[in-house]
Formats: sequence, C-alpha cells, structure tokens
Amino acid sequence: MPDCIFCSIVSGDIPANIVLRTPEVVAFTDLNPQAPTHILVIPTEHHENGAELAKDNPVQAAAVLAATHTVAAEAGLTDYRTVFNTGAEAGQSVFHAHAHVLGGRNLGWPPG
Ligand code: DGP
Repeated sequence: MPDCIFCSIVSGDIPANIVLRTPEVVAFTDLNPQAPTHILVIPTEHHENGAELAKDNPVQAAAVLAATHTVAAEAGLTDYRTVFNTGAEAGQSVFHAHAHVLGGRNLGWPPG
C-alpha cells in the first residue's frame, strides 16, 4: 500500500530493528516504546486493522498472534500484554494491522 509506513518496513524501504521475519509476519521494536519491551508484530499483507486482517486472511491473523508469543518468549517475558488498537479513538495511529507486545514492567489495568 503506497504511503503505508509499515508496508515500507515490510519491504525494507524504511529501516527497523527487526526481531522476527517470516513469510507471514514481521516484528520490530516500537519507535516510541511504552515499556522496557515494546515490540510490534505486523502481517506482511496490508489490512487496516486486526479485525480486517482476521476477516480477510485468518491464516495471517493466526500467525500474528502466534508471533506475539514467540517474540515475548525470545525477549525473556513470561508475563506480557498483547494489544490491538482499532480505530483512532482507541489510539490507533498507523492503519496497517499490528499487535503491540508490551512487557518488562507492571502493566496497570484498566489501560488509559
Ligand atoms: P498505534 O498507535 O496502535 O497505531 O501504534 C503505532 C505504533 O507504531 C506506535 O507505538 C509508534 C510506532 N511507529 C510508528 N512509526 C514507526 C516507525 O517508523 N518505526 C517503528 N519502529 N515504529 C513506528
């Protein structure tokens, strides 16, 4: 998708600190970390949000979810939070589906 920053990370046109790459997903550290570990897991296909991804490509949606556990384990986390922000009011700022993996500190609930 032209002008999509995460598509540009998938293609390698924009650099990122990539921690996992498979045919289905790319995972990289967040530019603006909210916790000691803050990794984004994205599908290699462009879909606007997690719900669209699940509807249009459930295989890739499952791969994203599985990868959240892989990257958390590789970061040494047993306790972590996986977040999909869906829509601007929920805090979504990049409209390419992505899961946040946050950990390494106590995470409050409910989230802000
Ligand atoms: P959200 O607000 O849920 O759409 O999360 C988008 C996240 O993406 C936000 O935490 C910051 C991160 N981000 C935005 N642009 C870049 C980038 O170019 N590189 C990296 N590594 N992260 C980015």
